[in-house]
Amino acid sequence: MKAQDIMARLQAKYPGEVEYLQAVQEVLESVEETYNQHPEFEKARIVERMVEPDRIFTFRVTWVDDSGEVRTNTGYRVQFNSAIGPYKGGLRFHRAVTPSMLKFLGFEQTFKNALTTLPMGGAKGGSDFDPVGKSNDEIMRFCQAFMYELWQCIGPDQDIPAGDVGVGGREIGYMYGMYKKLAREYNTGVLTGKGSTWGGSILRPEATGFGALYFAQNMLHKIGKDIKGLTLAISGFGNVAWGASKKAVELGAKVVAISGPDGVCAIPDGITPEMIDYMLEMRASNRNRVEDMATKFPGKAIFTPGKKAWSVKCDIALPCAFQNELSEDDAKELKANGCWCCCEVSNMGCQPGAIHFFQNNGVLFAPGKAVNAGGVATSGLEMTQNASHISWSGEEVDQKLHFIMKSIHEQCVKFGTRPDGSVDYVKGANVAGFMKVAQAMLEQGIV
Ligand code: 2IT
Repeated sequence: MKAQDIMARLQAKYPGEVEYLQAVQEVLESVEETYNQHPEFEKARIVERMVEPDRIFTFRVTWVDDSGEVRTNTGYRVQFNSAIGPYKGGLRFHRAVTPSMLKFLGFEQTFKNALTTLPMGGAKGGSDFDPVGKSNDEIMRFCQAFMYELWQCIGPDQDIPAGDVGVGGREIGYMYGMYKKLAREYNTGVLTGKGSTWGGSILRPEATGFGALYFAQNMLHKIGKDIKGLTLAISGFGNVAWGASKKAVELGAKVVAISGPDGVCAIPDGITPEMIDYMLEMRASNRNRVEDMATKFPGKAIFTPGKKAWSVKCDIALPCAFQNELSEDDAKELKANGCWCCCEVSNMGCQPGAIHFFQNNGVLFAPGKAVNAGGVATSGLEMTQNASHISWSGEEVDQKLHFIMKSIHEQCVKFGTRPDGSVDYVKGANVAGFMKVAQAMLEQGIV
C-alpha cells in the first residue's frame, strides 16, 4: 500500500471533502510502514475497504419554528465500520455539518472505539440544523422530526447514537421519546447519554473531559511530571470543556482560559467551581457566547473579542471545541509563550501544520482519538448497564474509566515509542486502532 496513491484516488473521487481527506491522510501516513509488513492485509485490500463508510443515510428533516415558519434541514447517519461491534458514535447538530465532516468523524470514531477496549464499531451522524438562538420548543420539534427518519436506521444491537457538538442530554431525551413511539421498543440501549433516572450512565456527561485529564496524567507521569500546579488553556465552554475544567480543578491544576466563537475569557486566578457551573447555563442558553462569563464574573474573567484560547500563556493547551481549531500559527504562539504540552480533546482539533510543529519542537502532543475516547468508552459502559438492566454507581464507572484511559495510554506507548524512548502518540494511537480493526476485518472475510 502506498498512502500517496490511495490519497490521490480519494482526492479524485471525493474532491472538496477536505475534513474527510485530512483524517484519512493522517491515519494512512501513520500506519503505512506497519501495514506493509502484513501482506495478508494487502491481499484483502483492507485499507481500500476501511477508508470507505459501509453506508450513509441521508434524509430530509422538516419542522415548524416558533413563528409558524416551515423549515427544512438535512439529516445524516454515516455507518462507517462494524468490524469490532455495532455502529457507535455521536450526532452533531451544527450549521456547518456536511457529509465530509461526518465521514471524517465516523472514520476517526472507528479507530477511537477500537482503542477503548470495548466492542464498538464506528459511526457518526447529525444535521446542518443550527441550535444557536433556538427555543427549547424548537429544539424539541427538530429532534422529533429528525428521529422520525433516523429510527429506521438504528437499534440497540445495530447502531447506537449519542451526543456530540449541539447534542446533549436534553436532545437525547427528546429523541428517545420519539424513538419509543415509532419503534414500540422500550430498550433504552438504543441511545447513550441519557438522563441518569432512565438508563443514563451517572458519569457520561463528565466522561469525555474526565477521561482527557486522566490521559494527560498518564502522559505526564511517563515523563516524571504531575498536573498539580500547572496552568491550562481550554477552548470552548461546552460539555467537554466543562468536564475537563471540573477534573483539572479537582487535580489541583489552574484553568486560565476558556473561549467561544466570539473570543476568549482569560481567568488569571484560575476558573472557580461557580464559573464551571455557569458554563452549563451558558450552554443551555443557546447563545453560543463566552463573553457572558465575563459579564457574570466581572474582573475575574476578562473577555477579549476575536482572540483564541491559544493567545493566553499556559503550560498545557487543551483544544475542546471543534476540528481544526488550532493552526500552525497558534502552535507557534503557544510555544513562544511557554506551552510545552498539547492534549487534543476535540476530534481533529489541530491542523496538520500544528501537529508537525509541536512534534518537531519538543511540545508533547497526543491526538483526540486517544485523549477523548473516555466519552464513547463511557457510552459503551452505559450500553452494558442497559443490556444487563443494572446501574453502576459513579465510583464504579469512574474506576472503569480510569482503567480504560490507562490502557489506551499503554497502547499508544506500545505502538508509538521512538528509538530514543519518547512517544509518538499520533502514530501509537493510529497503529493500535488500525491493527485491531484490520485484524477483525481479515478474520471476517471479504464482505
Ligand atoms: O466524538 C465522540 O466520541 C462522541 N461524540 C461520543 C460518541 C458516543 O457514542 O458516546
